[in-house]
Formats: sequence, C-alpha cells, structure tokens
Amino acid sequence: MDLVKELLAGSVRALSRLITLVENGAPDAARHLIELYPRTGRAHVVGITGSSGTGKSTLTDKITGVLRDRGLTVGIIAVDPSSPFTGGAILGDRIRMGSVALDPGVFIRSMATRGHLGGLAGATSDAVKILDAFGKDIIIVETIGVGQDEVEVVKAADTVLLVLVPGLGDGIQSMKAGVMEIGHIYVVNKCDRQGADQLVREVSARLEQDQRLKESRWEPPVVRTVASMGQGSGELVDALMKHRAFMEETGALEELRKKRAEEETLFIVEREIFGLVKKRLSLDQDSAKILKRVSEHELDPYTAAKKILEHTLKDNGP
Ligand SMILES: Nc1nc2c(ncn2[C@@H]2O[C@H](COP(=O)(O)OP(=O)(O)OP(=O)(O)O)[C@@H](O)[C@H]2O)c(=O)[nH]1
Ligand SMILES: [Mg+2]
Repeated sequence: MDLVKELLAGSVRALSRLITLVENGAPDAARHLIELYPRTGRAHVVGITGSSGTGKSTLTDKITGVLRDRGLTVGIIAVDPSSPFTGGAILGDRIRMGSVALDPGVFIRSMATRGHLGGLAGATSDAVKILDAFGKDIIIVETIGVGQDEVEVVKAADTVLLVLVPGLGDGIQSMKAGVMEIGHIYVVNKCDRQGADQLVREVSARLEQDQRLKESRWEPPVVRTVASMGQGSGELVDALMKHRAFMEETGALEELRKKRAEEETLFIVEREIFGLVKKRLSLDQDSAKILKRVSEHELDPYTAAKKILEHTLKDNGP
C-alpha cells in the first residue's frame, strides 16, 4: 500500500517513515506532501521554547497529559540541537516525556538540528503537516530558542510558549534579542525555586512596556508552573485554549495561515532554485569554473553568482 494511504488509515509506521523522508530531504517526499496537503490546517501548533534545561520537555509531558485527559490527541516534535543523532535525542526525550510516551494517542519524534538539506524550519514544518494530516489535534514543537533557525521554527507555531526559570543569572535580560518578543504565553517554571515571584514581576513589567503588545488585543499571561510536580499544567492548557480561541475569533489565525502559506511557497521556490544551481555546478564545467575563479580571486562573488544563476536559468527557465 502507498505511504499516504497507510498514514490516512492511521498507521503510525507510515507516519514515522514519512517524517524520516522529509527529514532526509528524500526526492519523493514532495510527492507525498502534495497528496497530504488538502488534509492539513486542522491541528493547532504550539511552539515551546526557552533556554536549555528550563523544563520544556517536562512541561510538554505534563501539558500532553492534560490535553489527553481532555480528549485531544497530541503530536510532539522535539528539536534537539545537542544531538547529531536523532536516535539519541529520541531516547532522552522519551525518558523525560515518560508518562505519555507509551500512550497511543501521543506521537513523539525528535529532530536533530544538523543536516537538513532544506533547512531545519522546512523539515519541521513538513513534519508538522504530516502529523496534522494524520489527525493529531495539537502539535507541540519543542526547541531551544538559540539560533535563527530555531526562532524560525517556533515562529511557525500558532501559539508560542516561552519558558523562563528563576536563577538563570540576570533573568530575562539574558534572552537573545528578539526571542523574548515572540511569546503568546509566558511560563515561569521551577516556581519551587527562589526568585520565582521576582521573575514573574520582571516578566509582567517587561510585557507592559512592550510596544508591540499595545497594538495587539492579546495580553500574554504569565503562568507559574512546577513542571516536575505537574503544578500549573492545567492553567497552562487553559491559557493555550484561550489563545487559540482568541486567534480564531479575531481572524488572526486565518490571517497568520494565509501569510504563512505565501512565505512557505517562496521558501520552497528558494530551496528549488538552490537545488537547481547545485545540480548545475556539479554537472556543468563552465559554471564550476566560475566558482573556481572566485576562489582564485579572479572574479568577485556578486558577478559570479549572477553568472551562475543565468547559466542555471537558461536551461531551466520558462
Ligand atoms: N526543581 C524543578 N526542576 C524541574 C522543574 N521542571 C523541570 N525540572 C527539572 O529540570 C531538568 C531539565 O528539564 P527538561 O524538561 O529536560 O528541560 P528542557 O528545557 O527540555 O531541557 P533541554 O531540552 O535540554 O533544553 C530536569 O532534571 C527536570 O526534572 C521544576 O518545576 N522544578
Ligand atoms: Mg528538552
């Protein structure tokens, strides 16, 4: 049977295999995605980000438990920057997400940040679509908000949870510029530790000053949790549902999805063009020579890039 049919019939094996195909940038991945596309757009995508060790996986585990109790199915993608081996990452997250890992209503997948031909954001968004088509109600993407790539990943979510913990040096100031601004819900985790109250005050004050929020009708809540004890996970899921309802009612969700569809198309165009250029360079002596002339300082990279592009489009153009 074909993979897409199997997936739509509920096969977890097909789900896994399809994600592996997109992760490896397999040439026939696009064919499957085209077939699946009409089935996407139903799931709510939640990004969960924050510095290393803040408790994202533990929170994901607990939130998932609450969502399951409310009758929703969940797909989890953990983007693991530290591990070049997807297998290793799966193991680590399975342990931290122990209580939900064996639930058939939950699918957990780790993705390494290295080695994606089409970029991490592309691979993750494809994996999200596959989980969406499979029928998961909520898809959680866990990622450390460090690199630009990861910020892109989390920006692709409908609702972004930003996790902070007390005692990480100078608190929110240490967050990378631009990361603090992307949250819809702020989580102060490890509230069993000292300094939680102060951090909640700091975050709230910062949000009050945020110019972006003055123009938006959404007021990001600051939710306190002790993920390791499951405290606050119900409130967090409530906040999540409230944001989702807000997005739906105000039309913001539709707006976001439209914009995203356009951006995604351009992203695919970019990826395709780059693919053609690379193919050209490997097959065509003239193009390869242009590149060589740059490395030997005979030609500037701007002129070279233009020439290579012209060569590529000459044979592949309209
Ligand atoms: N004291 C305390 N420890 C917690 C809490 N939540 C999580 N932890 C612990 O913090 C450690 C890191 O938790 P993870 O859930 O792995 O954190 P993470 O953000 O997913 O970590 P990375 O994926 O490596 O970035 C684990 O030992 C957890 O048990 C909490 O509320 N209080
Ligand atoms: Mg984690």
